[in-house]
Amino acid sequence: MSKYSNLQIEVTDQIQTININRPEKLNALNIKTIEELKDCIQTAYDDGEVKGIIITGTGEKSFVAGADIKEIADLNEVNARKFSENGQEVFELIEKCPKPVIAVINGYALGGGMELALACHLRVASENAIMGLPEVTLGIIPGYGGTQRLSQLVGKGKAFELIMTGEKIDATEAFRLGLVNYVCKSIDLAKTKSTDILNKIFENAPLAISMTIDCINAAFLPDEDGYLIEANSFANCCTSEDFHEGTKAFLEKRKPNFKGK
Ligand code: CO8
Repeated sequence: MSKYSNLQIEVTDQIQTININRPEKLNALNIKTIEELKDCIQTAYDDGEVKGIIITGTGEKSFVAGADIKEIADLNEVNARKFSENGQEVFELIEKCPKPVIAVINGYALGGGMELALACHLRVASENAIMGLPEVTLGIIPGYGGTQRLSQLVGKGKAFELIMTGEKIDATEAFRLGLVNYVCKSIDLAKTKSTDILNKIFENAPLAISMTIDCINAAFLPDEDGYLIEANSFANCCTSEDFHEGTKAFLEKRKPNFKGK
């Protein structure tokens, strides 16, 4: 029996698929789901059986239709700040995960749902994806990192437009804006595409992948010196067994056998 009530987890060939599982509420993120997501991602950090993660929503209609509006309706200033900071912390765990995380966007990715997708390293959408940050239509703003990550991905001007209008966009427009990496004809094809991308990543040295994640994240953190982090990470890679294996394999004209050490 699963330890989670709002997540359904499968692990196949070292890929953990996390299904947000409240289809009757279009997979809206309530507090319990956020807590479970935190536990699940934290566990995956150190799980030797998991090399990459796919996050998606149960069903064909919705990835995640936002934070649970029923829960946020009664927030006051104090618990609203806590609510926002807690969600930000969980989404940061996803962004900083040392293993690649891909969002498979199957339908609605709105508000906190789009913010969840933005925290993942890559996004693959099915043709029925509808994305947007409609928070202003409810009298609030994105509170799970959306103002920051959307600006990083699509630029300041488009972020202003999408957040201030609350407009929802389809998969084609999301692709045109660089909001999603790929659009696939069906949800199954989006899952297959994501699995293919992860398998391609798995061919490479795990330490180099986790350091790539750190360095690219650092490019968007004003208090970090990204070039310094890059140089340090590069030096660290050069102390790894995988570095010696990778260069040796090239010279011996064979495929490398990386161990993640
Ligand atoms: N929260 C709670 N319940 C929801 C949500 C949601 N975000 N979205 C859908 N549901 C529920 C509906 O209430 C309905 O439940 P019931 O059957 O019990 O009435 C069920 O899911 C099915 O939904 P609909 O009947 O509305 O389905 P439709 O196909 O007619 O419409 C839509 C689909 C267009 C997606 C519509 O459901 C909708 O507009 N949903 C809300 C989208 C939205 O505004 N999302 C943003 C929420 S705010 C947010 O995410 C803030 C994040 C940052 C928080 C930071 C902390 C402060």
